[in-house]
Amino acid sequence: MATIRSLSAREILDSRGAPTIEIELQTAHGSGIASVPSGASVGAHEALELRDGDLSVYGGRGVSKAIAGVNEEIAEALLGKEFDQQSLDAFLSELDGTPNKSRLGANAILGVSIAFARAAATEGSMPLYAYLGSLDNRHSFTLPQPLFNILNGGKHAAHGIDIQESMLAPIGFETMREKVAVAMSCVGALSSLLKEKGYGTDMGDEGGFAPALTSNDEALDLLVAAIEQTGHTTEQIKLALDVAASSFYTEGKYVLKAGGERVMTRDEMLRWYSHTAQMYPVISIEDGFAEDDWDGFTALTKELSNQLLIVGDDLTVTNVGRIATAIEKKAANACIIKPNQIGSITEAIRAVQTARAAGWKIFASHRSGETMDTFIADFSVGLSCDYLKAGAPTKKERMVKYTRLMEIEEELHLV
Ligand code: 2PG
Ligand code: MG
Repeated sequence: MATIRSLSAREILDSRGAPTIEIELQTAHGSGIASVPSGASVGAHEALELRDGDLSVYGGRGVSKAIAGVNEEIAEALLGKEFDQQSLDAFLSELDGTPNKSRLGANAILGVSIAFARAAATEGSMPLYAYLGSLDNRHSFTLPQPLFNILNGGKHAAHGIDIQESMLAPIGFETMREKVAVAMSCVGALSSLLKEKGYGTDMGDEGGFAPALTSNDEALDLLVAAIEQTGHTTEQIKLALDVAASSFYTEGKYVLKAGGERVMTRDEMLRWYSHTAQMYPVISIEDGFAEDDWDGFTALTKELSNQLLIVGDDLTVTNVGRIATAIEKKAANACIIKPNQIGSITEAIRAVQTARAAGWKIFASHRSGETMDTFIADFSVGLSCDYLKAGAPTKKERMVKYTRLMEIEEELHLV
């Protein structure tokens, strides 16, 4: 339990130059600071991120209402009171009073939840990951397998391919340091290959290249070629995909753009994934279908879950209810966990527990609009998540997450 002494919020800018919230919180014997990330491919069922909507300021993306909510109503309700993580998160949810945190904003509430966690960890003289682990009764930790998104598309790139994220999973290496180094050498190799083929090397939101390739398969061919060019094999470095199919789903059809418009049905998408699983060293397909295309997910899980991970993101949105439905419908065997999809640490942990109880694999994830906050790295270790998506190791706001993992790895004497 910790007594809250002060709480304040201010505006900072995220990696896309959009406003977001930074929170500072002090307890009797600790203090914490936190900032909140923001998605571009946002699921329709996520908790609400409160934005001002005044188009003359940052195109409507200002956060002054969310900030005022923290500085006035939330601060007033919390100051002088004693909480633990669960009671704080429940209190904030109740204070908001809506099912999707739309009154005070999931961005405001999550910021307070994380800043409190940091303060509580300092009160208990524990590292943040150990504090988060204790909320799940977990006292030994493993590091996640990092997934490096070195080729960006979809909503994260202006002229990129349809697949939003083509990630490297360097599974054949022991330490985080080696994995980051290997990913960086693949970035170098991919850069040369793109230049050779006359493609641009501009970057997308998560620090991967974002070339206008002629097809989605060309992206996977290039990644395999880049891996081989570094002298490594596709036994050592696998691929993980986030198709983010909600972003190109309209009126019951999937409208792909790479190399010319092509309209695909659910069955054609399914055939494309079977072909992909056969031809490429892919270990996971995230959001292969749109967020409410349950039949698509169930068919994909039936067909490919013996070979790879079928990951829900927009489908499951870190929401216990949607995860439970997906378990019942056998619509996935893994899910993304993004604390800001649900708006509190306690609920994000419940989502992990629900998915895990069904034998699912857990992918902790950053957002495409990030800050220098490294919370998600600690969360991924504290909950011993199987994977962590934190972008390409080329941009500062992504690199700090991997650096934090290296730090924790040393602290845990894993190296
Ligand atoms: C995703 C994420 C993070 P965004 O779809 O998994 O990579 O993207 O934050 O834009 O939703
Ligand atoms: Mg996703």
